Amino acid sequence: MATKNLSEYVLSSVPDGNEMKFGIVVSEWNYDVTGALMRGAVDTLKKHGVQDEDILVKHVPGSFELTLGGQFFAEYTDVDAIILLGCVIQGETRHFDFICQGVTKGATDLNIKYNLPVIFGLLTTENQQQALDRAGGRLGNKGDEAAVTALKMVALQNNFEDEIKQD
Ligand code: DLZ
Repeated sequence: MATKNLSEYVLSSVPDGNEMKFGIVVSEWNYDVTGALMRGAVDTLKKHGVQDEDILVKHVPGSFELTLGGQFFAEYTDVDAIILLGCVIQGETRHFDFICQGVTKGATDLNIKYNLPVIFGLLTTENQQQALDRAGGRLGNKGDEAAVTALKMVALQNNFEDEIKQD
């Protein structure tokens, strides 16, 4: 099965982010990977019109802490969307499963609790090479994909709000 390149998207379908504000939470575990995800996300947001001062980046120790980092953004800032970036690499124990489940549930809950796009930019791979392939390597960059998803979700929310205002 062919794997999709994470950095490929239809340019014309990406909304302009000029008026939008984003929070990015980056896990420090596997930082060679997550730092690359962050650079991809920031570059993609800027490429689509988001101003430097409207991109707020905070770091957390590991992927398990991404949920609370996201909650801090939702509680203490006025961002339009939050991007969670992390990388969990399969080890010998079941730690991998617990972290992945925790972040997946945590991110889902934040979306619902705050009625705010919280984007799941977590790489969950068997080894480091698979992660690097998806962090600016041969399969693109999950950070780019997360940024495009964030732009689209903010535009969708704005669209709903505009329609409601017209009623
Ligand atoms: C403990 C741990 C392990 C074993 N592996 C990873 C990983 O691959 N990726 C990651 O982001 N974090 C890992 N962590 C750290 C946990 O996410 C968390 O920071 C600690 O369990 C403390 O809560």
